[in-house]
Amino acid sequence: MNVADELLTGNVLAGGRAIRWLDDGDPRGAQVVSAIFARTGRAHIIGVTGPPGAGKSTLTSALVTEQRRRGRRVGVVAIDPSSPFTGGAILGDRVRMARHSTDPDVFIRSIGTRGQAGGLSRSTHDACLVLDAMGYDVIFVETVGVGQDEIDVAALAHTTIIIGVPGLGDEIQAMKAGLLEVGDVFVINKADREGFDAAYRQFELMLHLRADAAAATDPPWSPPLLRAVAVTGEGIPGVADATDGHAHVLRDTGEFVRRSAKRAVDQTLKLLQAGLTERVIDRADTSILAAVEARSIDPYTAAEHLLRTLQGQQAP
Ligand SMILES: Nc1nc2c(ncn2[C@@H]2O[C@H](COP(=O)(O)OP(=O)(O)OP(=O)(O)O)[C@@H](O)[C@H]2O)c(=O)[nH]1
Ligand SMILES: [Mg+2]
Repeated sequence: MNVADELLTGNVLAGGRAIRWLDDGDPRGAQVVSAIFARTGRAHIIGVTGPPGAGKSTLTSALVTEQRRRGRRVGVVAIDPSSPFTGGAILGDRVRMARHSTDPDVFIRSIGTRGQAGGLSRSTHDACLVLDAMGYDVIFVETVGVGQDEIDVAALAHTTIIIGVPGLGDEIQAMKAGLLEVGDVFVINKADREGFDAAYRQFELMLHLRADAAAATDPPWSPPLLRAVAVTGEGIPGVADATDGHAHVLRDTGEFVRRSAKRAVDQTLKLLQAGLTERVIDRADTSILAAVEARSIDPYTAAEHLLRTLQGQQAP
């Protein structure tokens, strides 16, 4: 049996290999996707994001346990920007997730971001496709930080959990810029810590402002603000209720399918863009880029010229 057939039966070695190929840009990865794509689109993808150290891994691990309790098979994609060379898991995350390592219905994968632009969202998207085809019902994607990458990853997820913690000052300001808008479920973790009430009120106020600005969300969903102590499991069933509830609303309104469809088209356009650029740069006389560098030709003219080279080559 080949890798695609193997992973469709849930074989984790095959799944791991496919994800690695895709991550490496190995052409065998694309072949796997073409063989499995028709069997994807079923899994509920949940993004988990928040500032470093907020408890994303701990909370995700607790949510995995809760989803298993609800009878679901669970995949986890952990994004690890800090190790561009190994692409491996952060040791701490391995330890935190270790309790799931003997559960055949939990599959955890770490992917590196390799510092390439757009690499994070592409590798993550690909890993989710593979896990989806392997039959996992729920897939958690843990990102680090509150930057553009996280916003991109939120666009991949059906449901985005944003984690805040007591004592956040500046980070909350940073979150305002975009990330708040993409949150579907908000969790103040470390509720056992001092400053919980203040953090809760701060988020409440921000969500209130957001609700005013985006009154007509589609589908109608008012993001809940929840409290949790991820280390003890307190509040975790409530978070799982919220994500399950959100998935329910998405499915009921047809939005679940629409989001998946949009993602597939977005990915096609991204691949097209990357492929076209590569092909043009491969074939065209790129000394024109040196001319742009020297400012002897402008970027518009140069790009037009490069595109024309491609047309010329496709003509008989
Ligand atoms: N007091 C308290 N500590 C917590 C709670 N949740 C997590 N922690 C601790 O906070 C630390 C960071 O937790 P992680 O789960 O690694 O946080 P993270 O957001 O995944 O961290 P990065 O991936 O490095 O950004 C660990 O020492 C956890 O044990 C909580 O609810 N209360
Ligand atoms: Mg983590």
